[in-house]
Amino acid sequence: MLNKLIKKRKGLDEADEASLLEEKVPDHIAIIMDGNGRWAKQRGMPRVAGHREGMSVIRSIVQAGSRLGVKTMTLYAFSTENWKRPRTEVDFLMRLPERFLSVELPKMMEDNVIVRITGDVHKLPQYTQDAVHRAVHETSGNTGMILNFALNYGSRSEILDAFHAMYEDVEAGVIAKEDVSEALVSDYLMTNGLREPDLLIRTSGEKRLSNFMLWQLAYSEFWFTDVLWPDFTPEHLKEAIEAYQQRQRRYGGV
Ligand code: V07
Repeated sequence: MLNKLIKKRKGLDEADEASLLEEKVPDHIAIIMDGNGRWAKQRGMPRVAGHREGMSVIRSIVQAGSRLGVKTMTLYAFSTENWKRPRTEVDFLMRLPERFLSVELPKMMEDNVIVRITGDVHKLPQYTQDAVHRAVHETSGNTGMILNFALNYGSRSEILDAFHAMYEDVEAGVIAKEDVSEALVSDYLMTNGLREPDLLIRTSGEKRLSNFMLWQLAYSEFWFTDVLWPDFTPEHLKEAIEAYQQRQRRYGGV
């Protein structure tokens, strides 16, 4: 029991890993990292302190996922709806990619992680765009797990953009109307080239999709927890993967 508590703090030990690796580990895990503001409020701290703490948690989760053989993690960092938050909070959030670059990226390099972005980056402040592009560029030679940040992302507008691009390509004769299929629609989404998530995790007790990857999550397993994102540990990730594996055992292959 004590051993288990120690493990909880440190991440996963080899026995934990071995038991998970006996079955299929999800290739792609998508995470809605919710509860940062509430975490801070509970401690009498400003909401932004929760966002900062939330960012520092990413590394341990990426590391644990990568060790387990997860190929892609998509993290919902900023939604198109998040612009409605107070100005000071938005300003703080827009500075996080820079902070990520200086504090977290060196460790991501050690872990061979590839950073990618899904979302309308060109509508972000220039300094945010610069940091994001540097993160993508500096990790582009890595060969490990893809860490895909959904940044200024909203799924309906993504789908709408795909419609518009398809209309244009039909008019231009690049594709024919008859070519429009599920596979083609997928190609026009911002996530093209990425597999669809096998597992969606949402922290902090909310059970909504909040305009996140509506098309891509059509067949995914959902796993919800009341744990707030800053409190999320590799042990929780393992719990989610175990639940996924259990469902695969029950429903898979029939
Ligand atoms: C953000 C930290 C995690 C908790 C949830 C919201 C706040 C990492 C990034 C990031 C994005 C792109 C990139 C490098 C890092 C980030 C925002 C918010 C806006 F190339 N965390 N994080 N961006 N949060």
